[in-house]
Amino acid sequence: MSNTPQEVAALVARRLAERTGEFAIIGLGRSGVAVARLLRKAGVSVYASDAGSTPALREAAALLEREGASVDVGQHNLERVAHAAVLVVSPGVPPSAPPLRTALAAGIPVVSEVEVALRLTPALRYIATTGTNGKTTTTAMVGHLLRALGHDAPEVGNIGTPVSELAQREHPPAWAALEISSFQLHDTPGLLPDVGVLTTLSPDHLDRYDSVHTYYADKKRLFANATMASRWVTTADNTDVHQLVRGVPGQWYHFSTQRCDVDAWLDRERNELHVMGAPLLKRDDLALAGDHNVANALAALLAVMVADESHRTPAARATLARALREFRALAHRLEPVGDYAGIRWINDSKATNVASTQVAVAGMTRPTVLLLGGRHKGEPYTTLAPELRRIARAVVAYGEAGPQIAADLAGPLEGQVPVHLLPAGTDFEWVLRVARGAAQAGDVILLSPACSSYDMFRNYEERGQEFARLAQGIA
Ligand code: UMA
Repeated sequence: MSNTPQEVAALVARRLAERTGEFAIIGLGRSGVAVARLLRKAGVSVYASDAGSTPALREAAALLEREGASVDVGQHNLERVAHAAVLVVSPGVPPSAPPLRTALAAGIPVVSEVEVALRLTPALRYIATTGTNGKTTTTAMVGHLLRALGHDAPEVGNIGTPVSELAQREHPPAWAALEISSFQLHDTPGLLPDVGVLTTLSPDHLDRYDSVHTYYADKKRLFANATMASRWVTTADNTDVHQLVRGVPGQWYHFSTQRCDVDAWLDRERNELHVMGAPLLKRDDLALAGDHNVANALAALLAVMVADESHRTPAARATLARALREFRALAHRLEPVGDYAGIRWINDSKATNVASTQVAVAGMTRPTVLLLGGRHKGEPYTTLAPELRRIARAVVAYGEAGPQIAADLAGPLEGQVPVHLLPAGTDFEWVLRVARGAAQAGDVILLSPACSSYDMFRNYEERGQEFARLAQGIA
């Protein structure tokens, strides 16, 4: 459709209000099921379908049928899709999928479940966070800080709980911390956050986007409805972010771990986090490793403080500092999962792109055996070489991406860091055994794979859990 985001949002809002016509939901993962149930509760006709046909999908289909939806698993009925009032697409469905092409050809508005849920909870105040890396931790911190201030404020969106689940509550909360991915931003034309946060930008998802520009263009949709009254929080440390937001109207708040002429920064001399004109917290009181986590904390603090005047009184500042001291690392993000025979095993399975792995390796202070591999997403691995030369004991390249990783790194690391390339089909336990064989007492074995998990696992969580389980067994 060539309509503006505002026109698409208005059209979908009208069709939701009128409850005429059928909403076609594509994909019955967590978000598809949640939005189907939400729409049924709102009295809207639903046709939901998924190309897959696993037992879990069939179970979801049975549930939705009981709630009055019409459901297909194993196929999309394109004839029916072509006559839908609105198409609601799951974030994991690529734009090339036949139902999306059908909708495009028929001029049917396409939106995400986030768009539908936000329209059905108009009173919700939310802080929306996106960015290549740091968005999940920042979102979790925003939720944690809002709750410390006394709000019922769940974390929703890409972080795990679909907004549509929250919207089904009998009493929806006043606030939410929304993590929004580029896939979700692509189809959320009515997004209007109380505060929008952009953490970082670097190439990612090049298996889905044809270039980094189209990926960044989706990130830019965070600002689609910007006005002079909008409030935005962004890093001052990333030139791609600077370029992307140039000319976007609103009140701007910046954070940095490298400079001090911004609204939230790291005072390295005094070792404290400085926010909105005064020190707020000692660096060492934040129980998270790495400057990137200081940046996440600065972003979350700024976002919460600018969201409402009552969030920046002296009493509120003290509450925020106390809450941040209690915040702990999320699972699968540089999460230590065991110390066995002097070797520390660290699970960073959430690092599904090269930039994220780069940050993880840069934070290592002990010789490190790095597990790199999974499904290739299109980025070169060569940028990891300088940090690996500094700290790596060895690299274990595995999974579908193994040959590409070995090809990219063998030259730059030659004679300094061995690269063990494991043959396709090697099981994960053997991958860990090879890593264990390469490590010495005092080392770290780091799973920070720079790839998606889908060649061997259902998702990054399963990969991280397997890593933790096998590490214990091997040790
Ligand atoms: N499918 C079709 N037809 C197609 C293609 C796919 O029916 O042509 C089906 C698949 O069979 C599958 C479904 O569509 O059943 C896809 O669902 P989904 O992958 O969108 O899964 P959900 O369970 O709805 O999860 C989504 C997000 N998934 C993705 O963005 C890929 C979750 O983010 C998010 O937590 C959840 O909604 C709730 O909002 C995960 C993620 O990996 C964590 N995000 C990426 C990231 O963080 O890098 C963006």
